[in-house]
Amino acid sequence: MNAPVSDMQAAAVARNAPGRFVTFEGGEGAGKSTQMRRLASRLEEAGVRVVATREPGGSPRAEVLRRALLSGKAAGLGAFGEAVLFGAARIDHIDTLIRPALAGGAWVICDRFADSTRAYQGAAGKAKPELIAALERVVVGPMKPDLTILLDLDPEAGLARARARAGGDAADRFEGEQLAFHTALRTAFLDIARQEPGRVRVVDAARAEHEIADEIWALTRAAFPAELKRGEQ
Ligand code: T5A
Repeated sequence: MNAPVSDMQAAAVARNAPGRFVTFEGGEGAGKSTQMRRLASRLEEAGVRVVATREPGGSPRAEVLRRALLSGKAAGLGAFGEAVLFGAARIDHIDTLIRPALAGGAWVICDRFADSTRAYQGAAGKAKPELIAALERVVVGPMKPDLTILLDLDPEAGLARARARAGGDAADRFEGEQLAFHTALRTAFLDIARQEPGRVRVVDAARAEHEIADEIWALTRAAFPAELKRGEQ
C-alpha cells in the first residue's frame, strides 16, 4: 500500500527546502504527543536536527488563537469560522516557524496540521468540503507534509485516555463533543489516508507505546532512506 519514495520527495521539491516535514494526526488521546517525542529522539540519535511543534499554536500569535479556539470562545462562529481561525494560526505558524526551520535544514515534526481542519471542521463539523479545500489551498499552498502518521484508535479508547490524563480538568471545546462527532472524525482521517496513500501512513494506536514507536520509526526510515542512512546502522 505504501507509495513510492518519489511521492514523498515531490512535496519537498515543491517547497524547495532541504528539511523534511512530518505531521501526526488522529483523534483525541490517540498518542500523538507521546509518539512525536519518541520519533524526535530517534531522529536526533540519527543525527537529524528536529523542531517539534504543534497546532493549533506553535508560534506566539498562533498560541493566542489556540486559547480562543480550545476555550470554545470561537464556537459561535460555526465550523467554517473556526476553520478560518485555525487557518490564521497556521499561516503564522508556517511563516514564523515551519518554513524557516525547513529552509535551514531542520526536520519539522508537528502535532496536527491541515488534516485536522479537514476532519474536525470539515467532515465532523460539517463545513462545506469545497470551502475547507479552498482554505487549505490558500493557507498551506506548497507546505504540505512529506509524511503524515495517522494514529488510528477507537474514539472511546482515545477519549478515555485523554480523560485519564486530564484528571478532574474539564474537557476542551472538541473533547466535549458527542461520541458521534469523534466516530465521524475517525472515518474522516481514514478517508484522507485512502485519498493520499503516498503521504499518509495509518498506524494502529491500540498497541503498547513501544510497538507503535517501532512501527513509526520503520515507516519513517522507509520514507526517507537517503536521509536516514545513519539510523540504519
Ligand atoms: N483541532 C486542531 C481542530 O479542530 N482543527 C485543527 O485544524 C487543529 C490543528 C487540539 C484540539 O484542536 C482540534 C483538535 C483537538 O481537539 P490538543 O490539546 O492539542 O487539542 O489535543 P490533541 O491534539 O487532541 O491531543 P491529545 O493531547 O488529546 O492527545 P494525543 O497527543 O493524541 O495523546 P497523548 O500522547 O497526549 O496521550 C494521551 C494519554 O494516553 C497515554 C498517554 O500517556 C497520555 O496519558 N498513552 C497511551 N496509553 C496507552 N497506550 C498507548 N499506546 C498510549 N499512548 C499514549
